[in-house]
Amino acid sequence: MATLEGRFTEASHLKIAIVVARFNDLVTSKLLSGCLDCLKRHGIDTCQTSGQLDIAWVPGSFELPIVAQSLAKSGRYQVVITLGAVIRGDTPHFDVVVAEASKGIAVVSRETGIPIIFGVLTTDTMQQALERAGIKSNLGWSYALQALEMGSLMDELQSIKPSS
Ligand code: INI
Repeated sequence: MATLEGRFTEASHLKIAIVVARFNDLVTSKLLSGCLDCLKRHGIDTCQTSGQLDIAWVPGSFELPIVAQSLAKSGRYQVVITLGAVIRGDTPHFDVVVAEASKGIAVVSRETGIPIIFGVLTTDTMQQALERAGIKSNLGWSYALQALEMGSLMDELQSIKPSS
């Protein structure tokens, strides 16, 4: 029996792309800070000239899948993190944006074989979003950890030899 799992201690070589939505920038910029802090503390060179980490900005969460797809297809990254914040407020637009972002990201991940982390907060209010982006805890940190875990796990899966 083999146990296959990602190892945070063996993830510092990963090449990572982050796609961030500008909509609700007050929230998404905090998610990005948390994410970068976690990656840095796990040995990723977050300096954008290092070639290990690139950051792309999109207008809103609706646009996350197409850019995640382009980055995943480039062959340059082992994992892509998407960051967004969709706040319900009073608009039915919420459901459309959340559905397209979540479905799109899942499809891109499966079709490219590159893990795409779904780092999109979906909340009823701005207050709830801010609480998850640093006032209480910063989920950007968790999304980074999930990226390291998945990148490392995918490496491990690739090293499995086919049975003879
Ligand atoms: N985009 C978000 O990321 N969060 C939101 O809360 C949001 N709302 O509520 O409308 C939102 N809309 C913009 C959308 O993602 C697209 O950028 C836009 O429709 C252009 O395609």
